[in-house]
Amino acid sequence: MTKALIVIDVQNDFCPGGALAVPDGDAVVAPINALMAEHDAVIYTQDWHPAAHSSFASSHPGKAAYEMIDMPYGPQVLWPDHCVIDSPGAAFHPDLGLSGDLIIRKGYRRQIDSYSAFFENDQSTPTGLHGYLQERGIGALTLAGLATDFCVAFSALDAARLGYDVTVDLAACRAIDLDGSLQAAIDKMKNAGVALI
Ligand code: VGL
Ligand code: ZN
Repeated sequence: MTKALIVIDVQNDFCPGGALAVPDGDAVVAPINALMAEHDAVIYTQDWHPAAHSSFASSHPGKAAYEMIDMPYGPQVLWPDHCVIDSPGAAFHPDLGLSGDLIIRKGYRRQIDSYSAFFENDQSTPTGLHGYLQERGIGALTLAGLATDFCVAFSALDAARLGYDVTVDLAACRAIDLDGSLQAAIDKMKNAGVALI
């Protein structure tokens, strides 16, 4: 089966020193670079938010980062400002290999966040990635990157629901882990038939 590596959000703001630093986030770069040669296609996602995005705590007076709010599409964690369009924090980590096929940007609509590579957080607005993969005949996906319990897990769950053969390479992922979110994400991925290696 034709297989793709989906590299999730390996951007400066999710690495040490960044605005939403994932502990040890830059440790994913070397294993991800090594995975590229084993795949027929390499696709990157890039978190890409306008200033004053609705997922930023700074857009909600009186709210702090990591609090929850209710959005029209459901509960949403509020984040520090991160991955603002064209900012250095939104750039890929400088050591990430960029010889792959496609970059999918997500989260650029101000009113809706987007964790998954396939759908925005309303679970229905598509990014177009499914159509791209179908047209290329890609049936198997390996996911790696940041963060395990948010963008990687949401992407893996959508991919499983869409019928792909999905593997998450946990050695090439790192988590934010808010209030048990990592264990919850692992349980959901296992239940959905995602292979965790
Ligand atoms: C992510 C929080 C906000 C991620 C993106 O890449 O997991 N998390 N935006
Ligand atoms: Zn984001």
